[in-house]
Amino acid sequence: MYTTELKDKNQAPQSAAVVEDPARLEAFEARVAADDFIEPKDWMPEAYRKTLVRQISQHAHSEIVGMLPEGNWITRAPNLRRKAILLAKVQDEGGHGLYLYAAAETLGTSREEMIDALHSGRAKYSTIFNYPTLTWADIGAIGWLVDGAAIMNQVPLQRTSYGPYARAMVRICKEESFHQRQGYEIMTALAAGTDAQKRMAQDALNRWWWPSIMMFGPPDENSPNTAQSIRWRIKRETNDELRQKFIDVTVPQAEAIGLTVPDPDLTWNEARGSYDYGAIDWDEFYAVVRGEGPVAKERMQARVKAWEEGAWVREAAAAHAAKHQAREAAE
Ligand code: FAQ
Repeated sequence: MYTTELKDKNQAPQSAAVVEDPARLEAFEARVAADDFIEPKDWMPEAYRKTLVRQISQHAHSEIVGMLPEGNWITRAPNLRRKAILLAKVQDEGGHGLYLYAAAETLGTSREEMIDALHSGRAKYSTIFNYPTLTWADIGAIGWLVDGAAIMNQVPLQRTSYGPYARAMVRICKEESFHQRQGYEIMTALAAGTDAQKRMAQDALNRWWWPSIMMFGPPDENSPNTAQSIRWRIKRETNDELRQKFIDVTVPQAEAIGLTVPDPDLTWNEARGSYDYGAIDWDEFYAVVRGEGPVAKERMQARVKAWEEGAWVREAAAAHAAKHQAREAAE
């Protein structure tokens, strides 16, 4: 008998392993291998469902928490055009969170459970959003590097094996590519500006570079989920493959605007056709994953406050929907 271990810590405790029906499992794996999409009502192994809920809900939380570092700068954007663009970008991120929560709900987990897991600190979200946005150049660096890293990770997810997740990613990727361009455009303008503006752009690159390349997750040899997720075509490329692609496209972008990537070991490797890069501080990454990031507490306080202060909106929307339903039933 084939068994799949359940190791998700954000869900209610389960028995250590679920015994799956071998014939159903074989049929499922054949569909995945044939690049069929798995849909909500299709049979799926319990561990596949749990892995998807874990990944999609973390992804949704990242979008929602990711609104905070930039939201800080909406009132301080340097002109009306920049303000309107930033406002639209932050709204897009709210929308991405909603598509992703909806995709996770199709797997049988309620929005309330997921939000509760986030607010009580049981659910993860991307490490990158636990760093502070100190200057306007940080908004450029987030768009360029953080959205750039997000797209690199998300383009292959358009072909992830779970249909609702794949379809959500198609729309998200279109919007993310605008986000990346707006960030790079801010950095280009600053890098071509006064000496002080150029210094501000370089300082933002210095602070955001390493956290951005950590976003892709631990190295493959220390990534407990990658092998199974690749087999089930949930992930289409590994953490290290995506990190390398990101570095290879981003270094020439920095050079094109006269900025220097803060990695003295960065060298072009002709034989590999890729950049070799310096050692990543994985102790810092794991500390941030554990909730010890520089502004982790502030981020969660801001989320919980927004949730509590928005209670009346949710209540009003639910009352409106109930009234609407009652009227329709009466008719
Ligand atoms: N932060 O075995 P793996 C965005 C955890 S969206 C925190 O390699 P997996 C848009 C991981 O969960 C950014 N935790 O795990 C935006 C696991 O712990 P668990 C978010 C991390 O799932 C831009 C453990 O480490 N994108 O930025 C991180 O196979 C600008 C072992 O790791 C997504 O979520 C991390 N960086 O691979 C918004 C994309 N990395 O769960 C606003 C979808 C790893 O077993 C402004 N997710 N961990 O307790 C994925 O592709 C994958 O989940 C990975 C991790 C690649 C993130």
